[in-house]
Amino acid sequence: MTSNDSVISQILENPILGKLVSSFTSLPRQHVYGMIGGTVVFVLTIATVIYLLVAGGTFKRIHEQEVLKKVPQTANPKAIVNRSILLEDLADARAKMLSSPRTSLSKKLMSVTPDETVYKASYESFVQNFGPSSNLVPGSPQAAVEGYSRGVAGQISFAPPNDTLLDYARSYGGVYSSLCSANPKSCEKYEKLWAAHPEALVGNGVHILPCAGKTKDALVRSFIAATDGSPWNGEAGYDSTQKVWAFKKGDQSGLGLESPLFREGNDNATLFAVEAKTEKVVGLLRFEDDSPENLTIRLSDIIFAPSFEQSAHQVEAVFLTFSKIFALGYRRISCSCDDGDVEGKKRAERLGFTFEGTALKSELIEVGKDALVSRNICTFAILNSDWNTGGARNHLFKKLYGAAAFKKDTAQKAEYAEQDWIKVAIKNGSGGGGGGGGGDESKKMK
Ligand SMILES: *[C@@H]1O[C@H](CO)[C@@H](O)[C@H](O)[C@H]1NC(C)=O
Ligand SMILES: *[C@@H]1O[C@H](CO)[C@@H](O)[C@H](O)[C@H]1NC(C)=O
Ligand SMILES: *[C@@H]1O[C@H](CO)[C@@H](O)[C@H](O)[C@H]1NC(C)=O
Ligand SMILES: *[C@@H]1O[C@H](CO)[C@@H](O)[C@H](O)[C@H]1NC(C)=O
Ligand SMILES: CC(=O)N[C@H]1CO[C@H](CO)[C@@H](O)[C@@H]1O
Repeated sequence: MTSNDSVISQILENPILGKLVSSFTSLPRQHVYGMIGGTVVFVLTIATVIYLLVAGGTFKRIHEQEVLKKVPQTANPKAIVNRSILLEDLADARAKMLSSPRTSLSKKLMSVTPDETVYKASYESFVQNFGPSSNLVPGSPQAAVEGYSRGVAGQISFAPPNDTLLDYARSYGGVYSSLCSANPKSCEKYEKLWAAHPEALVGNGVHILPCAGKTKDALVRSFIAATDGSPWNGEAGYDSTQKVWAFKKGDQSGLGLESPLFREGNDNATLFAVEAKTEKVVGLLRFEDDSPENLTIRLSDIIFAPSFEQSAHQVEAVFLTFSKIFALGYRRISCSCDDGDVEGKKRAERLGFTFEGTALKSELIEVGKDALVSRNICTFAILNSDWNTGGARNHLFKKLYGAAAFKKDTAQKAEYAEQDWIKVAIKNGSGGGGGGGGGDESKKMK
């Protein structure tokens, strides 16, 4: 014990400590109490925080996740019942799409011939919000309001007319109305397109047509002309095997109508992007594995003429189709490409997809007699949350139609939501009927 005593006495005799102690004891009492109180509070706070971290399991989770690399999991197969339940409107959308008879994918995606009640309600809502004289076009004073009503009513199809679909329809109607009422020439142009193709999804630079109906052959031929490497649209010829068909299912241009690209089933469809200016097909989007059961769908092919590969036309074709798909209630659009397909990977990211992973050695391809090569597949996806709250949709909208149009779009949607004639009309029971799709029906709204 003597060594201890000598250490303590040494410390006490230390001149620096002596000074410290003396300056401390010379402080007024209140200051000393204040300092002691402050120290006690500080120590208690730290102790409480540490206690909460330990008792709350934070350290345990950090340990599990970071040290053991173990994500919280459970072996209980029934634990799935504890996951959060999907929004009611998604369940509605799913039920409606699953009810028989099932609507084919292409009919679901395209516009329908407007239901009369919905058309009238859209008309009323436009007049009510903007007055009958908004956006007057010489010679066609009704162009804006008619365009709006036709646009909105054409999008309210078999699906439950819930807020997502209504929002989408109003937005589509707004853009369509602006396009129709830009000038007398545009009135005439969109009127003509409407008469020929009421099923079209209409944008500014392109409109989307299904690979079906009377015009199917002409559309397929137009697509082949754009992608077979021959001189086209005022451009020189090119090597289509390399520039278009590399990494695709194979050169389809020689197969003509026989190609599986142009076949359509209940759960797959090919949609053509037609350039508004020239009325030439500039590319296609093919969707497969439509699964309303899981609210998922796969973009299996996106093939454009090389000169339209990075164009606004391609972006608009994607915008028009994806907007409709998400408005119907889908939650996931996936696409995949060969790991070596640099262009394909860049395209997916450019269009807003997120890279999910690479499945190594997932396919074998025959490249000759008894010769096989291996294929690694990259998967990408875009989710409804990326599209809506994630801002992908708004970003593309602004990019395509400009900031002013975006502001108008937001304002219009809000105003219409306030006083919603369309919703009332639908609730009255007549809306959501027109499931038959455009084209066949002769009754047309003026
Ligand atoms: C669901 O959660 C509750 C509360 O956390 C728990 O008591 C129950 O065992 C869970 N059910 C399943 C099937 O895991
Ligand atoms: C397209 O859909 C039909 C069902 O309607 C199916 O039989 C066919 O296999 C599908 N084709 C592809 C390529 O998925
Ligand atoms: C979707 O759900 C059905 C059953 O409802 C299932 O058979 C199918 O494999 C699921 N996945 C996809 C991608 O379709
Ligand atoms: C809906 O029905 C109610 C009465 O049933 C009627 O007063 C109202 O005008 C109808 N609304 C529309 C838009 O048809
Ligand atoms: C017209 C309408 O709003 N329909 C349904 C859309 O989804 C919501 C949310 O589930 C329902 O409450 C609506 O009735």
